[in-house]
Amino acid sequence: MDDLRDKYLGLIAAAGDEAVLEDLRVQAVGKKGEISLKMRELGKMSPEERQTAGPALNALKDEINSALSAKKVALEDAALDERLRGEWLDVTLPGRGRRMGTIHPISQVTEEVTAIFADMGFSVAEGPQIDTDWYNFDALNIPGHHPARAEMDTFYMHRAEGDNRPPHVLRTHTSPVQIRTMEKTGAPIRVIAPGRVYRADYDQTHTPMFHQVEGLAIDKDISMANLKWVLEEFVKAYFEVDDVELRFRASHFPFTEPSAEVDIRCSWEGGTLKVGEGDDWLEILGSGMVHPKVLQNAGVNPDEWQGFAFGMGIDRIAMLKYGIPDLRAFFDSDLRWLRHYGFAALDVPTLHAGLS
Ligand code: 2NM
Repeated sequence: MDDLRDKYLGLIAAAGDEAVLEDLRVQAVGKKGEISLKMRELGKMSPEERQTAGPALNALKDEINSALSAKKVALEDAALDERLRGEWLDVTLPGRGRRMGTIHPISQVTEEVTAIFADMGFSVAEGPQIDTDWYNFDALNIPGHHPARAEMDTFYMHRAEGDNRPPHVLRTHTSPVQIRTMEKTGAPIRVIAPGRVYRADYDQTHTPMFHQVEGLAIDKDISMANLKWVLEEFVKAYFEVDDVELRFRASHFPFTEPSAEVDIRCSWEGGTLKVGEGDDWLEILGSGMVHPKVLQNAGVNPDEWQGFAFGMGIDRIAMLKYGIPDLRAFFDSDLRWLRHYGFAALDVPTLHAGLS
């Protein structure tokens, strides 16, 4: 028995992997293993012999089983250590410089404008790009015969003969979103509506699809003074200057009364725009007090509420701020242009970290 113990404990200690260990287990304590065969011989022994051999064999079997288990754990630990040594990874290494796309200037400017107005309590409203002529025109006090309908060079959706649904158009401004917002939430309101708009016009300074942002604030006691403050704050934040001067010029829109076009003082020294100084004026937006008929059409009582609204071209203010000379390049999808004028994907504009 001592020979058996020495043999197997020696072999177990020397086993190099789990397969060898398993073979040893079968050889030693398996059903037909050496210990089991010895146990079978107990039957042929005298009762006295059996009394000492039986417990001794059982003890040997236990001892070998313990040695097998201990060695199995040791082999598993060694295998894990080996794997961890081979698979280590330095997570502090810099990433591989994979090329990412850039943020289009129009997306960048939309985010900047949104951040500025969000800071003044405006949320973002969205709506359909295809809408009925009611939401795009009639609700905004632009009747069927009004020249604005022709001026706006509207894209009408095709209608099959006998289709009696109201005509649908590609929205010519984001005002239908403002009407839908007034209908849905009622007053008071502070929203901006940025998005794509469409007009059948194509030349140096016009593309058939462009981007607009409109603002709407409705409350009790809202006046042009509030409009002026909001626009001044916007222009200062957007052009990242401490002082601006705005000029309101009387104008006319069917949906506002009174109406004003807004210019900002600027200079064009050396071909670059400087906002807030100089002797030139730059027109950047249209605005006014929302016409009572428009409030009425949208289910807001004009005897109780009034508000201001304004609209401006995102593409245009993007060109001004980032010195982009050609409007049409916005929509060419030219990779070289996008790499030049695009913005890093992870630089999200915020008021605290800087807009641009
Ligand atoms: C402009 C100029 C003036 C405008 C009006 C409205 C609405 F829906 F509330 F009546 N939204 N935006 C507006 C007013 C837009 O764009 C040059």
